[in-house]
Amino acid sequence: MKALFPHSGRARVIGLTGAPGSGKSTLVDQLARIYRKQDRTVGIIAVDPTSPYTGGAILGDRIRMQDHFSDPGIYIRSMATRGSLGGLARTTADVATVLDASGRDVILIETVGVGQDEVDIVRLADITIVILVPGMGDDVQTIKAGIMEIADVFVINKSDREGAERVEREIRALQSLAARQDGWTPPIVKTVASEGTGVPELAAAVAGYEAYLQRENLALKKSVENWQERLVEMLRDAMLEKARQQLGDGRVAQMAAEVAEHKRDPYTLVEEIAAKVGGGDRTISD
Ligand SMILES: Nc1nc2c(ncn2[C@@H]2O[C@H](COP(=O)(O)OP(=O)(O)O)[C@@H](O)[C@H]2O)c(=O)[nH]1
Ligand SMILES: [Mg+2]
Repeated sequence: MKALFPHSGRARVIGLTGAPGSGKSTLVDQLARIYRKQDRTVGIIAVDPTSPYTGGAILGDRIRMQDHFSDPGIYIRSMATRGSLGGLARTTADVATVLDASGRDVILIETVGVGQDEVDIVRLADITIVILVPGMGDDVQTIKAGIMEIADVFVINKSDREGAERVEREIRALQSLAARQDGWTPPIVKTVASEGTGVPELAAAVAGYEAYLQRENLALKKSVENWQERLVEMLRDAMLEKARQQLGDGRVAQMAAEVAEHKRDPYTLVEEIAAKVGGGDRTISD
């Protein structure tokens, strides 16, 4: 990663998030086609909610995208959400950096918009597309506030279904309540991803936001904010790892037992450990 990092920073990273079945993979596939027509190379990272034990959906995404397999301009990487070292958001960020350094022009990251991990993942994107669908009890009100806040572009997919206008009205109502700090009003694009309808308009909306970032000099500001969080996270991981090494196996469980039995207080304990983590190769004494 150290060697690759200097070569990264050129790619445009686009995050797509939405409920399972909302059409993320189909949209990614369609957008990839458009970017390839523009002669831009594409990297796709599909972060899947499936555990590595079953892997069903991972395989599903691969099969759906097999159209692209013969095109060296498209690289697809599926990731399981469980068991990734250093956390999913961190690992996804690292994979994005690798693809970026490899020279991909556009990186599309598909993730299910459910947990904090997913919010963190889309935060690492330059542009975030939030996908909603009509019906399915999937009202805008039920969409997590965090997800609404990160949308740079809204997509109402499956607009061939009844209720697309209602979803649009709901988004507009929410938008009228609070303006964004950067002054951008996220456009709302209606699509039927399975037929490709509205996808050129979506690509145009994404390009519109890219242009806005450039014009307002916001790209760097966004990146600084991003790195502020990522640096803290990396530091936390590194310190924790160091503390674990110094403590040795089983020590945390032992200390937990001591605290539970009120033999020692957790405040002093943590203070002692934290003080010693920075102290070279000394081990934490009892
Ligand atoms: N009717 C309709 N079906 C769609 C549309 N977009 C995607 N689908 C279908 O919805 C299902 C889920 O799509 P998928 O892209 O796998 O959703 P994901 O789970 O969000 O990645 C698939 O069977 C798609 O063919 C759409 O605009 N209209
Ligand atoms: Mg999918």
